[in-house]
Amino acid sequence: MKLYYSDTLNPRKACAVARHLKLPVEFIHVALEKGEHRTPQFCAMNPNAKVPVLVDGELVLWESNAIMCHLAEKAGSDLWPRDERRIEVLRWLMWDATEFAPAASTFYFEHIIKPRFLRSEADPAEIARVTPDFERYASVLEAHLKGRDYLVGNALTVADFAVGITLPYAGKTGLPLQAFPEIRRWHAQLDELPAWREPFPALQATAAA
Ligand SMILES: N[C@@H](CCC(=O)N[C@@H](CS)C(=O)NCC(=O)O)C(=O)O
Repeated sequence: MKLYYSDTLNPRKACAVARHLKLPVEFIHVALEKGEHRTPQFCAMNPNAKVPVLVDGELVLWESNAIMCHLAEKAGSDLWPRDERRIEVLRWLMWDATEFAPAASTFYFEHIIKPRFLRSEADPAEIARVTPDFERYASVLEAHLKGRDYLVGNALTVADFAVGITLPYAGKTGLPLQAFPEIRRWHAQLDELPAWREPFPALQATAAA
């Protein structure tokens, strides 16, 4: 299997799961700053011109959440459970994609992507625009996490990898987590996983964001 990635937010999910499951994945770095994701060869794999992309034999798969599920299925792992928990996991993946991540990832885009790739600075108006949404959905997450170690059942799933993905960058991006102690506790627990802390094979070499 080949996993095309950059050391940025969405590929981080796929890289972390691949590493956590110790799958035989060849990690192929795509330099966004050089436009390597916009070449005809890359766009033939992903017409969205985005990373991550997984190539597994004949299968060419884009979308980080789908890639995580495929990797877990391949490994026979309960990260993507086969029983009724699967619907719960799907619920959190959808909630993340449509509600939480659009707000949380704006902090990442403004504070990390703009200075790193777009030679511009974070726009305070954009941060102010998404902060109410962030607080609204973080409150939902906070309430759900009370008395739980993980989002679904009593075990780690791809839902934790998806919903938590902006949290390693909370310091750099100024995510307003002060009022959310359960989220901070949950993330501290995820941070105990080596693959969560160091998902990228070239992390040291590329001075990842
Ligand atoms: N929904 C996609 C989003 C992927 C995505 O936004 N990837 C970013 C890196 S975090 C990217 O490749 N951006 C390049 C661009 O937009 O030009 C997923 O989850 O895989």
